[in-house]
Amino acid sequence: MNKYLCSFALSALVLAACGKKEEAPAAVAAPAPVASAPAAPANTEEKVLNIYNWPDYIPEGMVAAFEKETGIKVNYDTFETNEALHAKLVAGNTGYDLVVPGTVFAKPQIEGGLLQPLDKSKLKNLGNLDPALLATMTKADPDNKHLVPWAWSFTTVGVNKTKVEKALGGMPMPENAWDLVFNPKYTAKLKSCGIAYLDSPTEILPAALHYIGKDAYSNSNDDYKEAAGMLAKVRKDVRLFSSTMIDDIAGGKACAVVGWAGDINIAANRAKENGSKDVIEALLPSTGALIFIDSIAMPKDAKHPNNAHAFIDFYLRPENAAQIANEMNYNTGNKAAVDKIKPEIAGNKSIFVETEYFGKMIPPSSFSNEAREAMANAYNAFKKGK
Ligand code: N2P
Repeated sequence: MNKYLCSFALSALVLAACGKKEEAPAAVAAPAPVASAPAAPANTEEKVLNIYNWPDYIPEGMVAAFEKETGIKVNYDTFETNEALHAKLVAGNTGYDLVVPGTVFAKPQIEGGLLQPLDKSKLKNLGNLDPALLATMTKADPDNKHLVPWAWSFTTVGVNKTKVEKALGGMPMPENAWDLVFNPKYTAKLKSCGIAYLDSPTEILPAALHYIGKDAYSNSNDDYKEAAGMLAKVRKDVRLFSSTMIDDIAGGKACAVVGWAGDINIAANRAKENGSKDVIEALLPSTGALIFIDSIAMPKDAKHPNNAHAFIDFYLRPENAAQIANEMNYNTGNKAAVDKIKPEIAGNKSIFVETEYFGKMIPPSSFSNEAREAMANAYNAFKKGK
């Protein structure tokens, strides 16, 4: 079995297949004790830390636990798209000490000097991370100098299966789940219960390119034209361009979406908590879904670098990383956390995907400036084109 798949997928099933015996000691040996003292030289920084992260991407209580332990006051803001974070970083003086870009955007941000290297001597828990995931991230961050993985998952099709089956009225589900959101044969039926796309060119265009059989990270203008042509055919059936996907699915505004698997799983849990009996699922399209890796990084002008490192190292403790999986339905790439993941999460195949499916997925690459512009143009024309 391929070593890359063994460790990056980190699923309980994969670990079993890769030889659990070899993995187990690392999980037991790696963590530093919770009460271990922070690294030597006294931190004389003002006790403040400004974090900018995606919504619904941190377990409840993690910030409070960090504040209690360190006396550092955390100001926590959120952004909804990589584009929004990128624009802030380019404008400069963000005021943030930590940000969480996807690696596809982190690459140009590192190249443009918008992020500063981390001081690894302050990150004692770095060894808990999966080396295979770090190796993948070197495409964006050669030598892993600037980025620590926060969480990874994939962009895919999510459904309220109960509503979708009803709207399809006897028509069987397609073999390739992307058809539900990109093929007029299906979208014409599903528009009645609501189709929603993530409101971001760099989420939708790669998925559209993949659907039409092109490289999801294409640099060819012709490919973008073709993707735009495909999208135009389903435009009238798309109800929402959403920045609030969890609520839109859980609250019944959308029955078929292009979204992030982790958020679709959160929506499924939220709907259940609200008393819904509908089955909500992140699907695994037969042609594959698009992996993303979000990473925590320090903007070049961060005012509280010591506090930022303290937070990253706190996050890298296995018990904290495990909460991202257990509470937020995302993978962290923290090997030492694997044995702390609840069985129902480890067994959810749209969180911890099986090796065979993992092999079909599209790994993250990066976008050139020209490609980002082509995507924004195609997307804006698509949105206006109703
Ligand atoms: C937000 C998760 C963001 C994932 N809940 C996409 N980068």
